[in-house]
Amino acid sequence: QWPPKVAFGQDVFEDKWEFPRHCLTLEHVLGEGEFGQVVRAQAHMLRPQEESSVVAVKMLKPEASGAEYQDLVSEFQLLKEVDHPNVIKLLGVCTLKGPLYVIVEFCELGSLRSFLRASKFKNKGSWEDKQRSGNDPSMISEKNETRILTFRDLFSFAWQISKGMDYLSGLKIVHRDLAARNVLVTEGMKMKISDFGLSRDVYEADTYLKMSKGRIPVKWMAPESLYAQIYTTKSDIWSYGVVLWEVVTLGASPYPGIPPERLFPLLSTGYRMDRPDDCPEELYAIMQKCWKTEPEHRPSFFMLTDILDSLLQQNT
Ligand code: ACK
Repeated sequence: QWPPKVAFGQDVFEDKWEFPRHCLTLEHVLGEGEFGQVVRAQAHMLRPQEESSVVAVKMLKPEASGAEYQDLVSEFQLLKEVDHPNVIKLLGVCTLKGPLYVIVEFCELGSLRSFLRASKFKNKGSWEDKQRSGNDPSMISEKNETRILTFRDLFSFAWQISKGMDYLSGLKIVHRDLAARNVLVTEGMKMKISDFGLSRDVYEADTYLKMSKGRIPVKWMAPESLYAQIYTTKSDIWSYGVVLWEVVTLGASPYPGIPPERLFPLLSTGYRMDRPDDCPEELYAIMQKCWKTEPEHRPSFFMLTDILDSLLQQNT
């Protein structure tokens, strides 16, 4: 059973997580940003019954600074503490005699965003390709055939993410970068909340506004995070509302056509995204609750899970 009882090394890192570097065969890059990358790899003898297991390895690029190294270390420290079916699972770490590698479970279906963009939607017998403006063919995943999603699937994604976030918020963990690009999908359409630090810099230019302290995911941020850098579970709730919008639009980019720097003044006037076409009223009502200006007026993940539970029951 991994992690093994035997200690592999001495470091600031706990020995039980240290995985022998020579047992890891790196394959290809799954995604990369300015300072970090995620690489698919084979881990040998990770589990007793398996000669080799597919894993994802997070690592830094040579240009990364101490701050990025610290981000990856903090992500590892957090992942060590968590254990939930809707949160990415840590498998090990390589810290000795080489660069820092954080090994996590491999999610066959990639990020929720690319998964949604490669899917089609079926509602009451009518087929619909919901991919909208800004559809980039390179985003279509080549690794899986097009899936047909129903409202029930979309509610299930929302429910699973809320469950994972309820668990994290119970541990007083604030994610700060909850977005469909940071939720991973495994076979069986299981959602795994990921990216507690590193891949903040991985994505499209218009997603992150370049700021002195790195790139900021403006379109997912609550007003209080935008103007006062206040991050709490309630600001994660705001981001969760944007994730719901991404889910129901099958991975569209939020606030289409609005430059990130225009967002704060716009939100201050009370502007919010409209209900997307075909979005059920109940789901839009949840988004609106998540986007209340006053953080304390927003619901908790516990409440959201409960509401989504009822929506799922109604859609069986
Ligand atoms: O949508 P994707 O193919 O899936 O592109 C992104 C990219 O790396 C940047 O994050 C993929 N990725 C990240 N972590 C994992 C993982 N644990 N398993 C599979 N793919 C991953 C993600």
